[in-house]
Amino acid sequence: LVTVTKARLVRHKRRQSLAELKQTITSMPADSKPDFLEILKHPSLHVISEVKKSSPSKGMIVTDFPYLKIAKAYDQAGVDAISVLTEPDYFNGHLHYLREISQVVSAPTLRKDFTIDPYMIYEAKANGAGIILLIVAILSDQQLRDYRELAESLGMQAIVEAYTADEVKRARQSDAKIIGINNRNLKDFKVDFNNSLKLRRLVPADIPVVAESGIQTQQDVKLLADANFNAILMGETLMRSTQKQQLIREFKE
Ligand code: IGP
Repeated sequence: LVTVTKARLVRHKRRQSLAELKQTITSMPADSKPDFLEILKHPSLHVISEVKKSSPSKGMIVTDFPYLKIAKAYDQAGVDAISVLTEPDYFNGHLHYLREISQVVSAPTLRKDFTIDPYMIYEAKANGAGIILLIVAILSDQQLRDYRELAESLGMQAIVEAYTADEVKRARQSDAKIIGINNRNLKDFKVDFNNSLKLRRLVPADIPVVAESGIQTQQDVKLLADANFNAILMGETLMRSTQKQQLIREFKE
């Protein structure tokens, strides 16, 4: 995944220079959306819903993909953030989904991608994101710290994603302000719902934690709320549902 992302980055860089990107950001109006870290400080179970057409493990999740309509429905149901896949090769994502969605929703958006270069962080900002994803497994300790600080300096937040106890430890050592615990092993894409429940206690109560992937039922959500997760990140279940808003409202209760 990292190799492919690097190849893509080279193509992107040829299209727009870092200097041009920075220029775009400077001329953007101030972000009027709420700060995601502030949102998470309120004590309740927050919902991040994901706009995703395909995934490497499931292939095409939906054939019909009215991404703006989906994002607006999520937003109106009161989600706390909207995750948008921008990775093109494995998830059929695109930056323009992020840009367009960010313009029409009131919730902050998460650029869901494999961030491996500062360029991608500027790119996220220039396309309207309020949050980026930093995956511990593919970044060095120095990158985890530098990339999060860069995101924060641009007025964004970073979710630092861990899958193992050791990765949670590295996320904490990098002073992550928001930690994500993924239930999906990014090496073989297997989902173990208990992974997040198992690792939750490794994060102290003052750092918000997001449970990610493989969340399907109201029962799952209740288990995570009882385990003191601050947020859930839900993609496939919502994408496949014909009752998206109803589900979100139930999960937020
Ligand atoms: C959503 P799900 O199982 O609800 O569709 O999962 C989200 O957690 C998943 O898309 C994800 C992901 C990632 C995708 C988590 N970490 C890193 C790409 C890259």
